[in-house]
Amino acid sequence: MNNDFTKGRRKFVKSAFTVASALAIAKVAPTWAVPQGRSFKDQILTNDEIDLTITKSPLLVGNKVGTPITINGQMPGPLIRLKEGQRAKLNVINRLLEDTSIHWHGIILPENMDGVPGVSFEGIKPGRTFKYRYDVEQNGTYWYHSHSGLQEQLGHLGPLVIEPKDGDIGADREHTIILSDWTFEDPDTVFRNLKVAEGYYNYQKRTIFETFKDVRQQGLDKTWKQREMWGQMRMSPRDIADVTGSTYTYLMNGRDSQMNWSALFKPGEKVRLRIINGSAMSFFDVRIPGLEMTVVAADGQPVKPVPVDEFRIGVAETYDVIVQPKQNKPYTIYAESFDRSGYVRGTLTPELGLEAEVPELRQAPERGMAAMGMGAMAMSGDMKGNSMNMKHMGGNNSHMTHKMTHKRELPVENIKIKHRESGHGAGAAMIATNPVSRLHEPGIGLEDVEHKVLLYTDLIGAHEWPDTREPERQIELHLTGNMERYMWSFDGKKFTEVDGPVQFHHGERLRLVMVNDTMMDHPIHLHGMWMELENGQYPRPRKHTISLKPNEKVSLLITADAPGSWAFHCHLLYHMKAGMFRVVNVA
Ligand SMILES: [Cu+2]
Repeated sequence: MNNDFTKGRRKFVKSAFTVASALAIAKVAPTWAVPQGRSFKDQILTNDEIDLTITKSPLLVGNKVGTPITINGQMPGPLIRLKEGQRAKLNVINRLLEDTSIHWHGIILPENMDGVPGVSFEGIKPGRTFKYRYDVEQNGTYWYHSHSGLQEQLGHLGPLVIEPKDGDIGADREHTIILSDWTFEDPDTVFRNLKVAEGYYNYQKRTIFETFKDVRQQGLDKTWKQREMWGQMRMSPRDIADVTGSTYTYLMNGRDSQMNWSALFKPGEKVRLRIINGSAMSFFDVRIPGLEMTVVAADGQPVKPVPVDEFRIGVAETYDVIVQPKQNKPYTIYAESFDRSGYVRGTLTPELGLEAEVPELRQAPERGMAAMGMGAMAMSGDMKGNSMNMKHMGGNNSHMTHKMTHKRELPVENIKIKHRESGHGAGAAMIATNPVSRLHEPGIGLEDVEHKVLLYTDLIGAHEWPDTREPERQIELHLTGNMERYMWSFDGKKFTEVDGPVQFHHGERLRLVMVNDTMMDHPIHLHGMWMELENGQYPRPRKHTISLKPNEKVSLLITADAPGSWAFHCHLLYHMKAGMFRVVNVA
């Protein structure tokens, strides 16, 4: 490998940092989020060492000063641009009063460089520097974030872009967009609030007036039954997200909607947007009214182009889209939280200072039976006394079937799902007795939109991956939870309750079957290895994070080629903290 890249990069990084520190308490303005973007020809190649200093600094977030964790004075941290084939040299300097870490999300690297305290290394003590060193053997859009405590919620995150070897980004210009969710509350307080009352941040509960309306429309009997059912599950039909816009300010490259992050284009140019969901708890629905987006990469990996009008991005996922605005006018980049409790917008514009119309927030969706995949879910564990099979209540949702797009048979549909006799214990308030494949569904709140929404079944790998073997072995894991107690787990066991790691045999080809026994969406992330999603397409799309809808089962193929211990967890920060976390050991 050639270690001698240009020296220009260092200069660039240095001057960028000087600007950043000059901004200090000024506006949150990551210097990489320049509105001009970067044209293809200007790219700076580098393998220089990059220093990342982690501290806490007062910064203006929206219209109020907060104290985020900053990286080189910025929140989010600087855009790190590496080049495929180089050796990454990243020095992380901890100026916090507590341990910290950086995990390079989606990067294939040696176990001890993965940055998960207690799994891959000890963590970085206050005042210490950790030197990350690894060979970069992939390209695409990724990100990095703390894997220590709840630091990610404080803004300890940033974008990571790896240029392809040949430098061709397939566009005239590119912009990187990292979405995040900021709260002025202490993240430990947020977690405590969730523990005390799961619906704490859910102010969209149904009112008594809506109940009367329901009675009028559906009759008393059905209304009562629905209320009783939701009541027994201790859940509001509107609990889509458990932390919402009631505390969050949604940010695009560190700016709220008012600050309006803007990116330039020239009419007719092909613009690549690298979109990263770096939020702690928020799924976003992204669209640019008036512009078609062509999805060309998912989780950093190339896919066959899919033209869409909107896509849902789960926490920790990334999508690259190409847009080609032809008109000389601004366009709104609109990212709406999937529970419709808030949004953030930015602007794609031919000249600075312009803005386009901002869409209204759409109506909050409800978790009806249909939204849960029409399958039967039964309660178990400590709620068994009230056991109730929702199948009885699903009768009038059959109209949903008509809306389903054509779907082909997936391997997972022929896999019999096993539940332990006992369900999954107290950690699982319910089990999906008849989980279904939902990869062809756009997701809650997007079922009835008139335009084209990206589906997981639309994703086709741009080329074949090296390992084409059939799986030799199958592992089944259940996503489980108890909403009332805010317990989140795999197979009913919190991380602190399991005896040992999930064992992968080094070199084997595995099929991982996951079943979502809960009523929430969970973005599940495997470190160190790719997961090929069995979505009926070939080549299969490769993912580092896969979102499961309620009552859904999915299957993924994994080549266990990375020896060592790796984190495997739900990427909703408070779910991970609550115990939805495992260690995978490859040996
Ligand atoms: Cu989760």
